[in-house]
Amino acid sequence: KVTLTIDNIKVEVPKDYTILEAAKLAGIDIPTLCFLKGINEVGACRVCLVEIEGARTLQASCVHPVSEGMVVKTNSKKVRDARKSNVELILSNHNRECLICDRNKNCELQSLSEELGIREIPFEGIKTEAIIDDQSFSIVRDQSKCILCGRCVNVCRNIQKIGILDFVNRGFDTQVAPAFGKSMADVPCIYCGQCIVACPVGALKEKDDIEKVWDAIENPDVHVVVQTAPAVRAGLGECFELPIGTRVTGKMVAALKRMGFDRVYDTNFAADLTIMEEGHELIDRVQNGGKLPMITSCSPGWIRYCEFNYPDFLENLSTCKSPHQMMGAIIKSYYAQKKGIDPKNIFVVSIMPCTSKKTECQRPEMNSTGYRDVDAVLTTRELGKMIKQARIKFLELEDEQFDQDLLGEYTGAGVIFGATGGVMEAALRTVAEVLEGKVFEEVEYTAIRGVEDIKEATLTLGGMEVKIAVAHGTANAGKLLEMVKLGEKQYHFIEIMGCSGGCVTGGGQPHVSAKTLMNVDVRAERAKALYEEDRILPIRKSHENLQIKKLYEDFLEKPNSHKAHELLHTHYKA
Ligand code: HC0
Ligand code: SF4
Repeated sequence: KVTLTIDNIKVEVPKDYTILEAAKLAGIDIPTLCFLKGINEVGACRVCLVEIEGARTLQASCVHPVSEGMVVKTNSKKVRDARKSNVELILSNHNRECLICDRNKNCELQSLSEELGIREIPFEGIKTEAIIDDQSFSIVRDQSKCILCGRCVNVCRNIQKIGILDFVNRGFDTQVAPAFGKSMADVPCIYCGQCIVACPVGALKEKDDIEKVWDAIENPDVHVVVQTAPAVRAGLGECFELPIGTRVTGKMVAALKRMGFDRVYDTNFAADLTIMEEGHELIDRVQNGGKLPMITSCSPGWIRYCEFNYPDFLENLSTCKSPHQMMGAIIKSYYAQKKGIDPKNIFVVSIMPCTSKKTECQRPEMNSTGYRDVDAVLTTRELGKMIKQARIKFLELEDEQFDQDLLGEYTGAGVIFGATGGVMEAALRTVAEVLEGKVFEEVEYTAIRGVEDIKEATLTLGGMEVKIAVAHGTANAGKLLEMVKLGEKQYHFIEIMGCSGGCVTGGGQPHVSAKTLMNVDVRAERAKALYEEDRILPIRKSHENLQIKKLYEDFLEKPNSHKAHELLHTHYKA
């Protein structure tokens, strides 16, 4: 431990702390911009400057280590002036069209300028050209808003271990972009959107599909069915200033009904369906010498990562489509038949915490009925914007329920899909009972919960040892697959999600400021909301979902039947 003085306050901290961390512990707030805890700690923007007694120059507190007896001033005139000119410099080459920016009122640069009282830019720099790359289905990049903080670069390189975005050129021409001036559509980007979440400004955002959805709602000839992913309920409240991890299932449903959707369903129904298909696929592979380990296939970011980087493992992937795609296929077949609606007049919207699903729904094979399974994917953030556009007073809404008939029932197993380990846990709840032929009272598999990088367990099921593993974030996925490849580890079943934390921290979830991220593990807070919903639901195992049973009786026959394969399964490309 060392003791130092910050703004006349004595504080004792571990000796590996930075000044920024020490200040935080002392309750002193130093502004930051490029800093992102654990991801980008480079001291590049020089907004977190502080004055250290005896030092000749001001120092970036996010990287400067503490030392015994150090005396620090975080708010002297010298510090404030330097901070201000550094931000002015950034603003001099920034596209300042805040009013029409996606991040208006939710931008870290904007709040910082306001805080520092910047009212004019004393020197006008040469502006970077507004090169807008909107060629992919998922991600839009606007060069003129980029402040070169490097947060996206480091999240992509270190957390995802992908490295699509990097600094290119030198000096004044420095830019952050994919190599060789390529579009995001032409590189092995997995569209996880973690770069968007990391971006403090509006340089990266999702492809906006809001108008497409309003148009469908407005069209009287179109029957619009919306489904919401499990993780959306754990994030949407943040768009309306609710604390992180507030579960807003009922208000979300109420808002969707007011917006004019004809049907409001929960993707959880299809998550239960996925468990039926994937669980039986696993049992079949284990019993009949199929390819093992079987790996989950519901995260489209992970699927792209596997296709680009681990083609040897494509046969290990479950052939199951992701739940929302299954839901789309069932809506355009079973639901259409039961309701007597021509599937060509049905428009399926998925509200997802994910940007990769915007690309997934466009994959050519995702049209089992002859129509797109899913017509549009909106992120949680886009839903938040639509609710505001509709002038709905979200916080005042009374809770409402999803539509109940045909595809309306869901279990706790479906809900927990949105957190890392959840798909595995949901599968085990079903597989254990099928293999053992008995009912288990205990349904919580806590060994695979939580945010540890890679989680493992060995279970005895049906007299057999079953080895399982869970990885989240593609860096961890890569680490796990390398061990499997080298024969260091053997498993029967692996769950992989493309984003760290699983869907709750997907690339389509509301932005959380770097300041908040210093104190909170958003992954755990949002996951809590899902585990809470699981606990209060009367049915917590997918195979006990009565409407799923009915769907098999009336339509699909049995898990992995010919019809199920046609509608609910897919293939991958190297
Ligand atoms: Fe997920 Fe899903 S759990 S991927 O994270 O499997 O996006 O929330 O909707 O489809 O159900 C995302 C979340 C889903 C799907 C489900 C799965
Ligand atoms: Fe990297 Fe994911 Fe962003 Fe693509 S979407 S650039 S893979 S962080």
